[in-house]
Amino acid sequence: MQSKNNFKLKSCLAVAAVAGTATLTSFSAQAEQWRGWNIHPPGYPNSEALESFARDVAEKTEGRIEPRVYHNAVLGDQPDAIEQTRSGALDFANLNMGPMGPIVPTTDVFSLPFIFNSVDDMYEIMDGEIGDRFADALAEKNLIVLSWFGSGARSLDNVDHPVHTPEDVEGLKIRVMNNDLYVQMIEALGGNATPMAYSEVYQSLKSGVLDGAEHNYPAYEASGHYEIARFYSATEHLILPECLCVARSSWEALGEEDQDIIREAAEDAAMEQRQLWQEQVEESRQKVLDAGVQINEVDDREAFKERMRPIYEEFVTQNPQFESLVSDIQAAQQ
Ligand code: BDP
Repeated sequence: MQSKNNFKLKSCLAVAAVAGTATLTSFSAQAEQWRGWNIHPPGYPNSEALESFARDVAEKTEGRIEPRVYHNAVLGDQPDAIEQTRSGALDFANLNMGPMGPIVPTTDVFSLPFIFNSVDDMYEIMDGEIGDRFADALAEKNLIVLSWFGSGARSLDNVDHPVHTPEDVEGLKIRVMNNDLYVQMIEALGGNATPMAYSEVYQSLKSGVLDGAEHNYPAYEASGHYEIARFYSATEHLILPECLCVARSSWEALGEEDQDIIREAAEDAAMEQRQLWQEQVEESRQKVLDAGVQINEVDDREAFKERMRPIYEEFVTQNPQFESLVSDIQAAQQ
């Protein structure tokens, strides 16, 4: 909070120095500029929804808050963005729950492979009482969850062969997001997990540092990773929620009326993102097929689940306080 206020004060002073005549009163009447982080390129479902959110907020607060979305992770990679939003250096961000684990330990529950049966189950759970528990946990780390986005199901992709069974992963260097559970997950399949920033994956696939990665269809296509990792195997091992989160300091600086406006805009943005997402999955799937990617279904997903089961057991043993969370999520999908 401190650093951001300093940043803003410094910019005001710089402008004042140039303008010469500006007074402090004229600055206090200025709009609050909000900086928002997004990892995806313009046009991606999340990017479109964030742009709608920004427009909606500017319009409905009559310009009191002017959000601006910075796409393509130009403000830093995801672990940085989480920290910057926590500290208030960024005002808002669309964050994935995968790399959130090291900061908000309960969110590791989402990174347990196959925890959700379907994307629809995930939405239903996140929109209900269980989702509220996670929102409370994020709030304790200064991240205010305004709504939940989706990111589909992630599957394995790699450079030179289809994956039909866990044995096909043996020895492959697979990029994972920043979370130790993903290292365990790939190791359980006999692969070598390489945690790496999203922005470095393309080059690493190209140079052979990586043999593969794991993606949902839209990210696989938008990142261009499909140009190199030509085999996509529908393991669907992870279904991760994402949040539209606001920095606590930015949130608390708002009046109640603006908070209501912004929360509603974020909820509308989530509905838009989910709708666009569904369309994009089909579009991206078709686009990579047209580009010659070989997609295979995985007939025996149970074999993957079975290999990954010890991760569950160890997780629950090490974090007994999360056991009820895991069982509540499972029970909600019966
Ligand atoms: C995308 C998520 C993004 C992640 C990225 C990744 O939307 O937040 O950073 O995957 O693999 O699906 O790093």
